[in-house]
Amino acid sequence: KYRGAIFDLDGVITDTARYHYEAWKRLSDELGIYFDEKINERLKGIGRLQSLEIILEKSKKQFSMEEKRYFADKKNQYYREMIKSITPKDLLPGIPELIRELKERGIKIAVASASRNAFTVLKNLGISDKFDYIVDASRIKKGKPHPELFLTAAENIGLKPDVCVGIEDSAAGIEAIKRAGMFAIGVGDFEILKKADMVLKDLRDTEKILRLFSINVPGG
Ligand code: G16
Ligand code: MG
Repeated sequence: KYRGAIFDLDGVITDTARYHYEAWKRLSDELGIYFDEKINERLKGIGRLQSLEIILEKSKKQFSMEEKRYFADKKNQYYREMIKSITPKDLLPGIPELIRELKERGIKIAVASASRNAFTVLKNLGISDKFDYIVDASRIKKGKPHPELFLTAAENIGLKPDVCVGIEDSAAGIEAIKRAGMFAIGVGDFEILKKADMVLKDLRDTEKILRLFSINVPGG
């Protein structure tokens, strides 16, 4: 039934969600602003400046646009330093198999990440040439939970949204997939991702996903 798979990057293909958290944590510590994993959950899938706005909610101070840009740049420098060390070993379990199986069966695959660093991360992971399309986040007007990222991916792999499956680790991303009219797979915590059509702890169980594309797996 489904003919396309659109992947989120951070937290789905690789664990850069952890680096985003660490980079924001370093910045907020420097600014003396409280920040924890719970607040971080709201940042997942959300663009850089918008993420900063959420962090600044905990501060009584008002910051100018110039200061905000400076803070966001600083976080991005920390983040870019961290992603330099990414290698193909950092692909999350199940991802290499999933990509291979989907491609072998002629399923179109794309990446719909809100990250402007997506190309660098995919390159370091050694998989940038595997995808039929990678959305350029810098050309997207509305971030997740708006469906634009996913709709752009579908359009560029030549498929209607209703034959596409979106894979996400964030609540904002699941909402974006549903609003795009696609089948949503959540990877991670059930409570956070309950609006998804299917929630998996991780992507190790590739059979469950391949079945959606009517791909028969021996013993599956
Ligand atoms: C990711 C992360 C977000 C991050 C955003 C922007 O999106 O989940 O936490 O804030 O990209 O990243 P950057 O600062 O690198 O442009 P996704 O959609 O891949 O999960
Ligand atoms: Mg994500």
